[in-house]
Amino acid sequence: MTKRVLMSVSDKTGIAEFAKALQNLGWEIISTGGTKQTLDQENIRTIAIDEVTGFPEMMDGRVKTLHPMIHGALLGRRDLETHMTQMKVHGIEPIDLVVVNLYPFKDTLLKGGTPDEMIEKIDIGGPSMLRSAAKNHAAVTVVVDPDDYAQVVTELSENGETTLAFRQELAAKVFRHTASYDALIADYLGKQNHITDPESTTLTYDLNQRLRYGENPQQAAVFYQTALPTSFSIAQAKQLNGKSLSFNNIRDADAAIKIARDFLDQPTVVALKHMNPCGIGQAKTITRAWDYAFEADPVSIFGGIVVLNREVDAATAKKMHEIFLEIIIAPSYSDEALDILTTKKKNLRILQLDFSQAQASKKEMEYTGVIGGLLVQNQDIIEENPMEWSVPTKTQPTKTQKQALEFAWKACKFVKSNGILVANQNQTLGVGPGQTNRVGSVKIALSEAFKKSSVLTENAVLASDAFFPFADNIDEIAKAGVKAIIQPGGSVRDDEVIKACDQYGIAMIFTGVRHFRH
Ligand code: 93A
Repeated sequence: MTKRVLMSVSDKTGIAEFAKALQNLGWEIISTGGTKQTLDQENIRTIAIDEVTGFPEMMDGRVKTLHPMIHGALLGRRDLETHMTQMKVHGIEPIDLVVVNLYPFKDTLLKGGTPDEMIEKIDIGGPSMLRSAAKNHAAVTVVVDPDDYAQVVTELSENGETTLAFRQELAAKVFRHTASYDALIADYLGKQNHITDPESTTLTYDLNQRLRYGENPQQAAVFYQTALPTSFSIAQAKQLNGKSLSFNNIRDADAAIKIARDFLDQPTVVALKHMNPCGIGQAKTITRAWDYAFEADPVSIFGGIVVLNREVDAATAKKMHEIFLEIIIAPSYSDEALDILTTKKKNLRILQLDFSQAQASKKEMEYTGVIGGLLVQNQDIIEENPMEWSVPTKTQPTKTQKQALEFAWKACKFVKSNGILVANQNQTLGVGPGQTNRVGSVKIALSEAFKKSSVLTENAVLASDAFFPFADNIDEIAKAGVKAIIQPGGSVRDDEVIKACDQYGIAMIFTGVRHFRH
């Protein structure tokens, strides 16, 4: 019996060549409207879909292939008498090969499709045919990806049929494809409805790139990006210079841009190492902000990731060029700055990132992997109002201290817990990240801070990402000479902590909000 192929494709790439090859092998070609037109132009003989179904394509194409003449032809088991008899009774002729690719939902969305247009791009008939054929891959070959046309032709030319193994592989590809196609639609519709519940997010990812290796060379790794891209994301940054990003680069860069995102009201420079900020500086100009960030920790910034939230000018570029940096990220670079930065530094990764969507990106979910699972949560983006903070101590913070406390509090949120951060009103001075007891982090942050000149530490204040469980922390802080603290409060021993502050004449703010970061 003559073999039959059904072709119904939105992406017409390579379809004519494929059809010609099949025709030469003696296949009969059935096709839907647009596909038929393309093939007609190439003088390829085709049978219109309505000749097979006995029904016209209708409802603007919403119903063209949804018919038992098609689905019976795809799903009928060739190895079952009953199925074959039923096909004969109803005049259903088997279809052996299905070539379908779907309405371009994603492309239309990226081009700014209106809600009505998006609904029309939800393909129903296409996935149905793909799924029917993939289910019956024991007998039917199904091709969703134009890249697979060649191999089908090769196998058919050589053996007259495809191998079961290949058909199975193609079927798996179909289900992967329809699954991610549907997930994207679900994601889109959920977003239309402003759903911000982690349980309502649909996980749909596209491969961004295969990475050279993971956290260490003995680990293989890839980078997936959300199928609906967020423009403020490391996945969207444009690389202007340097080696490609590594696994650790991507994580660090992500952590650093998240910090920069919270300091947009003033020119700010964020320097980061191993997922922790090592210097954050803010000032009236980006050059001065760089000075502050550099001065915050001139040792740790070596080999660090630097994010600037304003255009990089020549003066700033000159300063940055003097030290070894791993990555620089900024919204833009003057031509002169770019020349300076790239001189003799072909490996330096320089990235351009559009900050206009920074605020919008806060709505995205945040994912963390565990063995056998994935944790999904909203980002820690709570808006805090300093007017609502309380001061439980006898001493009130001065105006300058208050400025420094607000800055320290914003920055401390990005330090790994237990996280302690010492700062003045312009810059971080000491970061104490990730110790298993809080007093350990306090000691590190203080010793880093008070290595610096007394000019910088004069107005030093201290922030803690969660409450102090014991007053021993306050003893350390007082010893160093810090006069103002900011922390969430909420410990059962808050009274002891407040009493210790009062003894030392320290002012303390309770924010009521905790910022663990693991
Ligand atoms: O609107 S549909 O969901 N209804 C259908 O019955 C149907 N059958 C195939 N869309 C349908 N298709 C899709 O049409 C295919 O998945 C393919 O993307 C497209 C090809 O249409 P044409 O050949 O007219 O360009």
